[in-house]
Amino acid sequence: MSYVDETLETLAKKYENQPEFLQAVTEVLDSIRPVIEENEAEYKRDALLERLTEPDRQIIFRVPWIDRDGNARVNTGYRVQFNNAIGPYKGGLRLHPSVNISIIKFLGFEQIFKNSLTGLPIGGAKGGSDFDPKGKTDREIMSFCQNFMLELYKYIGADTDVPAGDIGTGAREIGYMFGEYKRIKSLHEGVLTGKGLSYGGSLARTEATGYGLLYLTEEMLKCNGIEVAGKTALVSGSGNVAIYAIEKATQLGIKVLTCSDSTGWVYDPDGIDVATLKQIKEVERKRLTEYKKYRPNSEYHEGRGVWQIKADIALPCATQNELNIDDAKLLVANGCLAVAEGANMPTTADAVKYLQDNGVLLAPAKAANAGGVATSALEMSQNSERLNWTFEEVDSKLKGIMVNIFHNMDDAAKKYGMDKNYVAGANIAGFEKVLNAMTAQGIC
Ligand code: NDP
Ligand code: 2IT
Repeated sequence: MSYVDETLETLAKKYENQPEFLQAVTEVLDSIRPVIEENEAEYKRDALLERLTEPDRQIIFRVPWIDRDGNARVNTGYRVQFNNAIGPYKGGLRLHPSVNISIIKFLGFEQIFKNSLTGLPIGGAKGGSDFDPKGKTDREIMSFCQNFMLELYKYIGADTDVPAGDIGTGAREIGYMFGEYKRIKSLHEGVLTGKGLSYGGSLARTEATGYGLLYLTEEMLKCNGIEVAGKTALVSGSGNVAIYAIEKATQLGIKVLTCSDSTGWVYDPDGIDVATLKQIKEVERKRLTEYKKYRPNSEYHEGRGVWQIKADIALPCATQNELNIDDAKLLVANGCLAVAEGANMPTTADAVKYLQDNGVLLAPAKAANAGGVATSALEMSQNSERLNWTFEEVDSKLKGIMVNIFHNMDDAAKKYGMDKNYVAGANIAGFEKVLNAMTAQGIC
């Protein structure tokens, strides 16, 4: 049995109750087979894959906080520091009731290769809590964030581990967490990214993931002889990534027909109106049911369903495994040309295969949504030199990084005889740098 298969078999037994983690690991290890085979005996002797798939450390802690009625509540906090071979741990904090160790480990594992692909010196980590921010007052959010940081501060620092936002964690939560860190440590340092502009944040970080997704999509389509202007797109989600993906897509001349949240979805034949979406989601923090009030020509539907609409491009921007095999069949039947993943692992493994087998270009999350963490790294640079760059400066660096990522994954896919398999290309290109750094640093 090959070293890759042996490792996968051991992990499947050891972590049988961590399906998302196993899904992420299986995809990466499957892709890097040709690289491992080049030096299999040595890598096996050095337990390379065991060291790659076992996090450096996993911190799990209690987070007590006080609700609006004065009652104490308790949630579970997580930080998985997966791999710091190429730089300090870096990755977001997810606040969602579905959070568990499997989800945080899958996200942390993906982050290693994503961060490597950015070309910037950042390692992989992820954290969060099963706390549900929905329906909470600002004071409840503050109480949770302060208590979360009261434990997390022990493990993070500007040169150690730099968390950021993810689902349920935006500028408000980062602000409360930063305030608490500063109070405990008396240290105003770049320990978190996604900070407000008045206290160390970077221009364009808010837009970065969505904008970056479109920069990469544009480059991928261009290199396949397809012009993006005039195309239609489907977006799922209506959070940070989705909003700025829709904004940049619209600027590029793409008409975005849909968006969604966890209760329903919107179809707007005139193109989703970003200003309306920002008002509902960023200002009022309300449900998508409100959208029709502003845009009477649109339709609102309960449940899920964006992938049944006919369009050229699909941009899943909500959460993991939100695009399944049935959705993939609908996309193919409707002539979809490309899927670019704004969310982390939004496409199930069988759907990825189906899309690729049917000639749909698929830009995987670790490449397509790397603009967020890349711009976080640019925020770290600005914090270190105590300067702020202009929006245009950050945005043009972001664009350069995304174009580079596309070519690196494209080249890696070609080098190993898998032309247009960007999933394999991204995994291989991301892995090669980590492999090099891990090898240079010895067995640790
Ligand atoms: P937000 O919390 O801002 O938005 C998440 C959106 O997805 C909301 O519309 C939410 O709906 C929907 N959603 C979340 N969970 C579910 C679910 N289980 N079922 C259906 N809908 C759901 O998060 P982000 O936009 O920041 O993150 C979206 C995705 O992008 C995640 O996969 C994240 O890991 C990834 N990502 C984020 C980056 C960032 O910089 N923020 C960077 C790279 C990747 P509702 O509000 O109703 O819950
Ligand atoms: O999944 C991700 O890349 C993020 N949530 C962003 C992480 C970061 O450190 O900016």
